[in-house]
Amino acid sequence: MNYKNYLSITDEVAQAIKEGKPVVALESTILSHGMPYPENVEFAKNVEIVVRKAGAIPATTAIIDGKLKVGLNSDELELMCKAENVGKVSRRDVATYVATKKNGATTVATTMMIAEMANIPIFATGGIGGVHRGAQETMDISADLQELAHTNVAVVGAGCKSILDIGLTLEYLETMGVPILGYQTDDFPAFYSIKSGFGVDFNLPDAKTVAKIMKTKWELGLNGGILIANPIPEEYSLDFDKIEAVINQALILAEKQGIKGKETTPFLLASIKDITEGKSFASNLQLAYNNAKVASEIAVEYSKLNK
Ligand code: PSU
Ligand code: MN
Repeated sequence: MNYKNYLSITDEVAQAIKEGKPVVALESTILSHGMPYPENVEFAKNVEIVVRKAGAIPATTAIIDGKLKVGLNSDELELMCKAENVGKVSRRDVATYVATKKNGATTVATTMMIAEMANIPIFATGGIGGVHRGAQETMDISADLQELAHTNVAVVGAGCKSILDIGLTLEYLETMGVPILGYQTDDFPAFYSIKSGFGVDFNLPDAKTVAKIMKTKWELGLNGGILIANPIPEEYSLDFDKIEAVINQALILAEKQGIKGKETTPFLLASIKDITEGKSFASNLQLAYNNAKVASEIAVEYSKLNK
């Protein structure tokens, strides 16, 4: 393996990693294919501010000109947000994007891959991909789950949207041996709502305990990721049944228009936003900021343990 030549890490992030300072990886698919322009530019900047305020260094990842980027400058963030000729890159696409020098946004799966290559153990996202409803027929299961099975990065997310089959997603993660740690909750969150109707394996009281579990897991040689399920702050939580009705409308629309494969998730995200006239988007922003904050606090504790 000789991936170092393909990585392009900003000086600030490289220095922080070298000194064992807390760094939090952030993804770019949420920008390019999950949020509208130009609101995503404001989000991309603010989320980095949230990380810094909590005492960590942000490292947004992307593939630009075939380089695996760790840390983006403001022109690069703008490029990802405008999303012109910016693909959605999953594990299967990485080598092609790199070899042919394309631009691509990284999903949860590819952000985990790049974070591990760069030695960043923690990553904040909105929500993970998972087993889609009807996967019995379509076999549509996000590559995010396989990445969580194998790659040593802890992911902080507000659970997943019920565009997915949440029960099957949790079963899959159990089979793959991925710990699901509730962050100050007994409930597995459903992105916009604090509860999904499913529980978590453990309810953990603070960032320090999460950091200890990360360190212990990897010292034991138990490879693979960890999902830290961090619910949306209660004041921004939307009613589960109301959002469920919207999601059902979006699913019907996708079916009618014959949307398949990698287009499914971005299509559903955009439809939900349109149907709720942006109301869901306000919640989406808040949960993502909250994930960045909690990830940063965990990164701070993790770096203390390793000093
Ligand atoms: N779910 C969301 N918002 C997102 C995504 C998922 O609520 O932005 C993005 C993430 O980048 C995730 C990807 O990794 O979609 C999953 O896509 P797929 O289902 O095609 O694997
Ligand atoms: Mn898929």
